[in-house]
Amino acid sequence: MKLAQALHEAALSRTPIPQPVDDFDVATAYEIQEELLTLRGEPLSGVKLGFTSEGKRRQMGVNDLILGRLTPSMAEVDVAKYIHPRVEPEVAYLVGRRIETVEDALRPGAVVAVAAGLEVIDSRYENFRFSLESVIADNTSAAGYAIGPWKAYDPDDWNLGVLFEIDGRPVHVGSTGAILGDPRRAVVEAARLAVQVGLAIEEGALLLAGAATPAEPLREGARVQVEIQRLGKVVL
Ligand code: OOG
Ligand code: MG
Repeated sequence: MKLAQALHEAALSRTPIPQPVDDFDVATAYEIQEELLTLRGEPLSGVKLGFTSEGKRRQMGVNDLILGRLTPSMAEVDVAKYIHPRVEPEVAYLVGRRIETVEDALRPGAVVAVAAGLEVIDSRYENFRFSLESVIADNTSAAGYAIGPWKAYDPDDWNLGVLFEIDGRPVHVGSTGAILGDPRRAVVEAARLAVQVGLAIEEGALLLAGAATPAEPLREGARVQVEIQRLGKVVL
């Protein structure tokens, strides 16, 4: 489809494109996302959820959960690669067994480890503005990520304080409980969306549960840190 190609080229040339003029539905949007990932030519390193917190939904004016795909090159965060990058705090899960149904997400061992994470988002659309369908097509603005040290998963660790700092100054404080009311739900919601789009979440995959606070612009040379109570820190 033309939109997948245009989004791919926008990322490569660091030149944002206008919003698509033609309407398309959510199912078509996920097909375009899949096509975009085929153009990238990389395997998947994981999946991400978007708009799981009220803070993000309000910031972007979008009201439904979305699923995006992560690739290994996104772990190499380099501000020079992006168009208008933003950064946000995430809870990261390590998937311990293949998830291809919602029931799989509920089985023991579905998640084996958890860590503080950072996500870099970079809309390929002008002015970082989009509809629900157009941001799904753009792989949910996925562009980069960093993960702190993994810690054994404890299901009781869920309502944890989040401190998001840039250049040593707190920019947002929040709680992982802001993610779907409980970030443990993220695994089930990711499975539900993955089943809907015909994707399996593989053993060893990374799952980003969605930002607990609004995102902030990522500037060249900025020192960004996310600290989550009991989980530790990740620094960019
Ligand atoms: C879409 C991605 C949203 C999150 O954590 O809510 C997201 C965007 O805001 O550009 O990653
Ligand atoms: Mg995110």
